[in-house]
Amino acid sequence: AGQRAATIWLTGLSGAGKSTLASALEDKLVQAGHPAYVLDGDNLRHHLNRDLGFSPADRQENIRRSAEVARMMNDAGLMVICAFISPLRQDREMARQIIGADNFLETHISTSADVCEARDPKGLYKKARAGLIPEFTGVSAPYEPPLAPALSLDTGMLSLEQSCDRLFQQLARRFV
Ligand code: GGZ
Repeated sequence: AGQRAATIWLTGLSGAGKSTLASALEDKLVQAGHPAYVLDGDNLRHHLNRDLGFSPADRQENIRRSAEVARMMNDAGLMVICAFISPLRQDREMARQIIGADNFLETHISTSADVCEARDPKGLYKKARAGLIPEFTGVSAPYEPPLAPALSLDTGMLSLEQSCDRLFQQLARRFV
């Protein structure tokens, strides 16, 4: 089969739904016979990237290391789903270069800032508004939306199943 491993790069605000979608897509890929693995910012920051904070330099290093891991996993034949806020265009461009443009599918989880803040699943927006979390993306640190993503999904408008199906369809052409 003409299958080539790729990295699906999910970018968007905290609370946009990246991790939930990443996990659902991983299940769907594995069930369809395509070994897949999720790299999640929040998770990696407890392990591989535990020395990193949220300054621009640390975010860049977070993205660089994670993209290098994704590339190795792609080389080993795994589909990789990356879920990082990755707020800066230049850092996502770096990830694209590390992984290889042909294998990099940038997906904007475009859920609005208002919806993300209303969800506030971990109470982080509330803390950030109170000044307890410096450099919080969308509150006191920038988010630069992708200008030409392969796909854009608003989880405030789409169900998890719809979002997951659209992502899967985007990938399906690689599996023929
Ligand atoms: C943004 C922060 C911050 C600050 C802690 N800014 O939604 P979460 O909680 O569970 O996941 C977010 C995670 C962001 O890590 P990433 O590795 O994806 O970020 S980046 O790509 O920008 O390097 C959030 C939590 O960490 N968190 N402090 N100041 N998000």
